[in-house]
Amino acid sequence: MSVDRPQAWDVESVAAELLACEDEVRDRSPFTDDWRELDVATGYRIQDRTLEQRLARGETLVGMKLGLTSRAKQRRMGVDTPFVAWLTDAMVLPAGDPVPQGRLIHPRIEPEIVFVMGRRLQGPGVTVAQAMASVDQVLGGAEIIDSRYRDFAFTAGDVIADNASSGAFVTGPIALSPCNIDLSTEGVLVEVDGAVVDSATAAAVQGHPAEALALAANELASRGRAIEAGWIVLTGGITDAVVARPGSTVWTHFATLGSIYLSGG
Ligand code: 0L1
Ligand code: MG
Repeated sequence: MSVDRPQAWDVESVAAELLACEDEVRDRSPFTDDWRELDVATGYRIQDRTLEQRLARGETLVGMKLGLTSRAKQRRMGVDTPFVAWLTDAMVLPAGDPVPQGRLIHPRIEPEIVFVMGRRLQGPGVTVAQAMASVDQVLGGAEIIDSRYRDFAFTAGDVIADNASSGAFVTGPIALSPCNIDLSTEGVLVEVDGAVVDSATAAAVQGHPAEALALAANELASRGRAIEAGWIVLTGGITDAVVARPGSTVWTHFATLGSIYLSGG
């Protein structure tokens, strides 16, 4: 019999339980096993509540991330809805630091295109051209995702509530103006312990990562918010994620945005 289920769930209790799982480094069953009404809209209310609590405990909002923007990720996770979530300063991993195994449950690593915003981007109706025009810098990045759900098994409502499996992220060594890179043809190789295990181009992300940025602005508009100048935006895993095993080495090599090394810790 499961011991991790109280009688009934609501926005407040799910938010508290998700943060407790994170703090105590433990996983659990998806809430939708018991609470079928936990849909996308409810997931976002829970996600916003956890953000309030992160800010109340001293974290700073530094941007946002998208999840499941590529078919590779959608197929793997069995969820075909892209979604957005929050990034705080507590999730920033300095370049060169190992995967922080001690505070993560079952980390996985995935390559992403990262935008640094030069201007505020306010939906609805944001186009790809408007999205690109609001970007100051483009970088490669590696996100270390960590689901609070056992075996990364969840529905869209569950994973949105769980801040889209946020864990940590690291940005790469090269920052380019968006005018100086063709993102749709930017290639990436993922190398684990010396072997290339996956590759793709950034076009895997919604045809072009700026499409994901526009999607994020339009999604936030429906919640009365905008993407702010100075924010970091992770546009979603380009390939499937690889398990971050202790003792392993993971390289993410971008064609023009440089390489990121992560020790599995
Ligand atoms: O756990 C997951 O894979 C859901 C988050 C998706 C992250 C991404 O696609 O970048
Ligand atoms: Mg990601």
